[in-house]
Amino acid sequence: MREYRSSNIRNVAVVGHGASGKTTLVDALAFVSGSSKRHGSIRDGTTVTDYSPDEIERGYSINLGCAHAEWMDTKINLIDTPGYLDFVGDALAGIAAADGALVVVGATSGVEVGTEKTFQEAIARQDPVLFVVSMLDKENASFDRVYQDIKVRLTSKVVPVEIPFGEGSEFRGILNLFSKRAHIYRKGTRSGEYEETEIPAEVRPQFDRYHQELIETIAATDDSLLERYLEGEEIARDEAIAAMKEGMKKGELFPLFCSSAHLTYGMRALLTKIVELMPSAYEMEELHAFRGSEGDRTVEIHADDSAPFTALVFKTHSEPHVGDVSYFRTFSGLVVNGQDVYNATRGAAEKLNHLAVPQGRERIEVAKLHPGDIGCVAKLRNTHTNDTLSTREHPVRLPQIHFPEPLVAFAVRPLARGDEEKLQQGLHRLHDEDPTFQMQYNADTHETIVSGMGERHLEVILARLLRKYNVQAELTRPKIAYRETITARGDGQGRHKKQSGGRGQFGDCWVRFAPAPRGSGYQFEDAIVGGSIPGKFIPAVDRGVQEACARGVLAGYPMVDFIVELYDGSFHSVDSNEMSFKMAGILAFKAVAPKCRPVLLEPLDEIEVTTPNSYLGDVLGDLSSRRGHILGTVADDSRGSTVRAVVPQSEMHLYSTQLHSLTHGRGNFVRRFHGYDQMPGDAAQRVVSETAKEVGAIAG
Ligand SMILES: Nc1nc2c(ncn2[C@@H]2O[C@H](COP(=O)(O)OP(=O)(O)OP(=O)(O)O)[C@@H](O)[C@H]2O)c(=O)[nH]1
Ligand SMILES: [Mg+2]
Repeated sequence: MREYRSSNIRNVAVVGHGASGKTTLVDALAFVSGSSKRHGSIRDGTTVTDYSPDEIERGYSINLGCAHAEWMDTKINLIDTPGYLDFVGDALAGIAAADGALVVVGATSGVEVGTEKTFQEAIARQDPVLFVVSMLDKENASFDRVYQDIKVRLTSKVVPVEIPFGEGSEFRGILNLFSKRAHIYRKGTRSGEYEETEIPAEVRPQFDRYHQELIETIAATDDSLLERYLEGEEIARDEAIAAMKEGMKKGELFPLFCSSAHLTYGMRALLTKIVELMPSAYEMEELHAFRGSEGDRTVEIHADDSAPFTALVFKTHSEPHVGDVSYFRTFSGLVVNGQDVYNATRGAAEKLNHLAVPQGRERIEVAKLHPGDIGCVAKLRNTHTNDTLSTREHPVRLPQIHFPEPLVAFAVRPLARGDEEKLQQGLHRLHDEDPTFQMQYNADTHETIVSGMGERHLEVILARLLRKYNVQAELTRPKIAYRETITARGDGQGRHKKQSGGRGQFGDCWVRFAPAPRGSGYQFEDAIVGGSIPGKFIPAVDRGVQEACARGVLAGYPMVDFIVELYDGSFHSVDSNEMSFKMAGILAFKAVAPKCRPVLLEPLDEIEVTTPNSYLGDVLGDLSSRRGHILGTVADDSRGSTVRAVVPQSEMHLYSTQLHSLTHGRGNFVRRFHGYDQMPGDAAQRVVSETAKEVGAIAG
């Protein structure tokens, strides 16, 4: 592997909707450049970046994958990202690690939700974006349709720099609007060889129209160019490229390319244009002004060999027989093989043994890396995704990748008894690999809850758990942490008396229960006068009531939000002790609580749903069928509408799946815990009778 300096490195995230052809494109680019020895395919499971067994088996990307293509003395790092929204975490990490995005749009499918989301993300980061129409060899491919689609749905600033010559089975070549030459591919070429010719006469009118559009668009980005253009002067290729690159950096221009990765058509031109149009890490600084923090100081990060080393770990992937491999993007400073570095995020020393650059699963060892490059190392001891590697002298922390919160949750349990510990360990490791996968123990329901971006995501997690940690587990609907409370006042006695042989037991108390405001929990008031219960036994009554109310009277859920007033009682000078008064407290709870009109409380989430306006009615209808209470709807013409609602947790299971299907993938939501409220009678009755059934089943 040659050494590449910062100005000769390009980092490109390849993004787009699921199955738009990203992985195949990355494979073809690496192959045609000569950096990868084989032209792989999804069908055979031989692509450079979909190498993990779960990807090969399923035929789609799950993890981001790094490849590189060496072209024109430049190293193009290509980060292939998964298109399915369940794995959006890796797409975001890929975009964060790169300096620009290549948005792939299928020639038959056009712009889809995943195209929109990844394009918006790249734009939000002010990254230059290049569009590629993929699969132009497919039946019903239409370049014009995709172009219009991008124009209408993504940005009016898209402009073709190439157009296809023929489409579908007739796809024979690509017309280059910059060089005004045609590339006619040799039938059966495996690495994109072509004949360069004049523009064929039959497509001349179409070509001229597109050419005119390109030149006008480029001229419009710069006043002096525009003037010269209007005076009839020809704009030279280099000038046009330079103007386009500037336009891309400012987000004013988005070039559109043609390709068929299967046939390797368009790969050479695309490689050349990535080198010419995408900024190097060095050039990105003026756009991104990278900063990090050293202690509480903000420091500037420069892609400079002599600056202190900083790098962000954007992916951790555990590989069989190797362990965790950390993928990092260096931002400043030269780094050499075997270097001691410092993980400032965790305060841990690490050593970069076998420093390498990734080509899919392969790791090619290198002596050093210049800033802006992408590297990987195996077996770091205490480094996870989103950590910054730097030096002990300058312990810098770079801004972290913002991963989305999980959207679906399930309870998980091992199928085999005794696997609990292995399950916990495996899940922890999987979380370290994938920040969008989370787990926690719910002490209320005694369940381990796993959450992720979608059902497909959690299925993949279970498959990995089995393959890597040999634990078979199943997912179930999580239990809901209901509570109970009272709605009326009541009072009564708890009297514990036992006389069996030797010393007896005696405790007697009178209590009043009163409802308390939501969220106030349990309160105990001592209103004993005249010492009817000695002070030293009073805390025991309190403990007894608390112990009993941990299992309420309706369906065994903890009782909350009530006040217990201990106002009278009696004692025995010999037989009374703490234990007896605790028992009296328990009995008092059991006697009084049922008289106070107990009800079930259910946990509620507050959610904020965003949806295109056209699906608003469906979203609102669905929320009300979930017993949702709409707090407000804000309509925003451009982005759609936002609905705020409070919805019972028991009705929220798999909401994201339903929302996606209602809104064709365009709806989003965030949720947070809102609080508890009384459950309506019929719904509560169902919970009570289900609990009774469960208890019956256990008892039976
Ligand atoms: N005809 C044709 N099919 C293609 C081409 N490129 C990809 N495909 C097929 O389209 C399907 C999806 O291709 P992938 O490369 O896996 O697409 P992807 O965008 O990486 O998909 P995700 O990883 O799921 O987001 C596969 O069956 C490919 O074989 C192409 O140029 N021509
Ligand atoms: Mg893929």
